[in-house]
Amino acid sequence: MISDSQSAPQLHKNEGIKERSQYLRGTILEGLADVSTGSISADDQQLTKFHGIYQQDDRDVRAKRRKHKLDKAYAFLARICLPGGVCTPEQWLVVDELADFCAFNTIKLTTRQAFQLHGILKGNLKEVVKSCNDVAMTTLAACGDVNRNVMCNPNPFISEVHAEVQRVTAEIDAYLKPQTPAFSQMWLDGEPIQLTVEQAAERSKGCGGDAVEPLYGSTYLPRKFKIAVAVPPFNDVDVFAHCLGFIAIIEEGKLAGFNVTVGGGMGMTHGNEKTFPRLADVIAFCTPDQAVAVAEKIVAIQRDHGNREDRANARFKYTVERLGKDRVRVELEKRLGYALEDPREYKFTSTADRYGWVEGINGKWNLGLFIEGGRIVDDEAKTFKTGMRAIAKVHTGDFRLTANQNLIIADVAPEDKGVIDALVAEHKLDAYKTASGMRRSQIACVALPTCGLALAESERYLPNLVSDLEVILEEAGLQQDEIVIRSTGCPNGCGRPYLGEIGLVGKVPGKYNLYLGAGFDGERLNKRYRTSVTHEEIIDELKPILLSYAKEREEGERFGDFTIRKGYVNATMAGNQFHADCAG
Ligand code: SRM
Ligand code: SF4
Repeated sequence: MISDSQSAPQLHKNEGIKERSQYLRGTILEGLADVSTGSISADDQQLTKFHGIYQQDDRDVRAKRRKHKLDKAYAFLARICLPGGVCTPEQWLVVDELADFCAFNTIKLTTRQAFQLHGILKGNLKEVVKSCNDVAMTTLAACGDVNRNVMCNPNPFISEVHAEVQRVTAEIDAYLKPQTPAFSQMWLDGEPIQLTVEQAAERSKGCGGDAVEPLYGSTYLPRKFKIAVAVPPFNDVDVFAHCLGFIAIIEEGKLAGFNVTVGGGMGMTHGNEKTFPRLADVIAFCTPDQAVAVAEKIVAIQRDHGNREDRANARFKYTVERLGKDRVRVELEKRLGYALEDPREYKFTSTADRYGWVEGINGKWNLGLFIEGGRIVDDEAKTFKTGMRAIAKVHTGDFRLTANQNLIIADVAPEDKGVIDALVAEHKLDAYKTASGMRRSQIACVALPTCGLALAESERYLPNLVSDLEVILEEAGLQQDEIVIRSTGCPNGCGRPYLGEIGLVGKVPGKYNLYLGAGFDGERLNKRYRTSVTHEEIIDELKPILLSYAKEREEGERFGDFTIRKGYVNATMAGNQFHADCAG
């Protein structure tokens, strides 16, 4: 095992909460049974995350309630895993129905190919978890200090490789699930989802966990862990933003294996330069058969070497930064018991989704829809929720959630395309045909009113900003240009804003840090260009740059590359350069 320089640790309090929790039980059941309050205890709030559940409150009414000396309007968020974003119509219909019992009546498609339901009352949580389980979905490990929903390129039908990659993704996801019996005992009336005794004993051999949690042990990981699998030329999962990544290497039309990437992550804290977004390093190549073992050993390295004292410095990216990528590879090979090959050639072109109809290799069709902010909702302008329900009732293929918060209606027989097209048009789900290139290339995190960490608006702000920028885009003749714009309500980076050619990160209500210069292929971070700017200032800053981009760009030059060539910002090629040379 590698030795590193951690001395006499003062463990973070969450380590004690996990250790005492009896494998994530805590006093959650008692808390749920307490009808005198809509909330649960602070310690249990840390534990329910592992079960995919966050306590929140409606921040739109917080001040008013405080004035009237009322408790916060507590409700819960449930995140539902979909490995690789795959969802059957049956599963969609269950989520649709559950959303009707939530305060916000919406389904949120997340940046990690999962569903979120907001505004669930405490008394309804069990029904939500159980209903998901009934149709083979789970909230387990959607959040918490464990491996999360494993992502992959969402277009499995465009080649045989894509289907195989989806299979590997599902295998990694299943293998890394926590095994605690507490989940099934608490939410599913004891229906077993854990390993058999023999499987647990086999898995815990030499793995460093224990008989209940063969991989994780009783204190799980120091922090959340994220994995994505990408299929070049599409980097639509932002593989370099992940703790661990697999880049499919396709040779002679077949999946030869994967380049392994380690140490990516987005989150940081304003004003704390010890925290920074970091793009992953490519360290080795593994065969498809080795991928699960590689994932297991990398997770175990983070379990053993991650920082358990300071949660702001506990993500695997900081472990990789501290140990160095070469030592991580040495340790990985030692734990695997065999050497890996060196990385192979690959080329990414874009982090964007593909919209409209795409024919699959099986003669069926896949329709990529643009879902602004990933929000499936009925309102005055559209009936997305009703429309998707109607589609799920007639659709015989499945759905694929994308990492850009969009949706693919997948595996449609040629003779069914007309019916799907008609429903899509009827419910205004056809914005992919008319939206500007920038609008189609946006990501906005949830932020207000549900996110307890939001410093500014994001999902409710970005569409308005894009509308104002569209006036400039039209003047410049850039309506169809895909310019990647991403916003978040705080620096945690849930919308991967540091990979936006234009990035906005909330500072205080109504003010954002403005970032420029990320690579369109997801291989270069952006850099801060202006600090704490208002809506009007953002427009004033971006207008001359967009106009000169239209006039002075080179053939095929992307907006992010242009802002660097013209000296608006310096290129950020490593996480520890992120804070350096800020303009403005
Ligand atoms: Fe996130 C915390 C929403 C993807 C980095 N994230 C949160 C919480 C749970 C707030 C909280 O802790 O109380 C947010 C819930 C808001 C709400 O009301 O829904 C939240 N994160 C989201 C989602 C829903 C954003 C979206 O609009 O789609 C995404 C759910 C993904 C999923 O299905 O699992 C989401 N979060 C991400 C990503 C993007 C990714 O993984 O590709 C990141 C950056 C990548 C990374 O992890 O480095 C991300 N979320 C964070 C962080 C910062 C972690 C860090 O390293 O510092 C936090 C805060 C924390 O963990 O302390 C956070
Ligand atoms: Fe909340 Fe910040 Fe994540 Fe946005 S980036 S959802 S504001 S934690």
